Amino acid sequence: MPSNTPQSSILLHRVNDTPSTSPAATSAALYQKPTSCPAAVPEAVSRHHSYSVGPNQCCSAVIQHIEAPASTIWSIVRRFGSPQAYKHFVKSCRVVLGDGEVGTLREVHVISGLPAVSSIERLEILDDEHHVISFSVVGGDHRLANYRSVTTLHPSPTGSGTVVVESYIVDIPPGNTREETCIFVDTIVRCNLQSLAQIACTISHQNNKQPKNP
Ligand code: A8S
Repeated sequence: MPSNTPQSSILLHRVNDTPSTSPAATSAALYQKPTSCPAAVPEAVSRHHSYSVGPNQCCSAVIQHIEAPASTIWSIVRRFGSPQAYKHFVKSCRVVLGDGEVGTLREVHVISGLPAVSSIERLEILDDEHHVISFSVVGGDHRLANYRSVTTLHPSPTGSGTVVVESYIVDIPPGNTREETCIFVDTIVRCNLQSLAQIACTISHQNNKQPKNP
C-alpha cells in the first residue's frame, strides 16, 4: 500500500432510527457514532462500509483474517457466477444476465433447511484495483428483502495475510427483531468467510509448494 494512502477505520455508520422520507436523512449530520472500529484501512475501502440505515433495517459486518495473499482470495471472491466455490449454503447458481461485469444477474438456489429457496442477485461493484465487490438481492423466494453486501480485502495490520471485511444492510423481516435478523445473517456470512479462509489457505499452500522457476 502506498505510504501516502490516507488511513481511516472500518466504520459502520447508521442513521438514527428516525423514519426518513427525505434524502437529507442520509446526510452525515444524522450519522450515529460508528458501531465498530477494528482495523485501519484506506478511505477508498472504508467508505463502502458506511450505510444509511432506515427504521426497519439493520446492518452489521463480519471480519475474518485469512493467512493467504489478497490475490488468492480475490481470485475466488471476484467470480460472481461461482458463489458455490466457497459459499456454504449455495446448492447451485446460474448467471441469467451479463458476463461477470457490473449489472450481471445470478440466480442462486440454496440448500434445504433454510427459510429460503432461491435468490436473484445483481453485481453492484467489482473493483479489481481496491479489492471491493458488492451485490444486492433483487428478487427470489426468501425473507431477506433489500439485502446488499460489500466485501473488501486489505493487508492485515499484523503484516501477514489478509483481512476480509463483509458488511451488509437488510430489511428486518416482518415478525422478526433486529437482533434475530443480525444473528441469522451474521451466521451465514461468518460461515462463508470461514469456508473462504479454508479454501484460500489450501490454494496458497499448494502454490508455495510448487517448485520455483530458476
Ligand atoms: C451471501 C449472504 C447471504 C445469503 C443469504 C446472507 C441467502 O442466500 C441464504 C439464506 C436466506 O435465507 C436468504 O453472501 C438468501 O450469500 C443462504 C437466499 C438470500
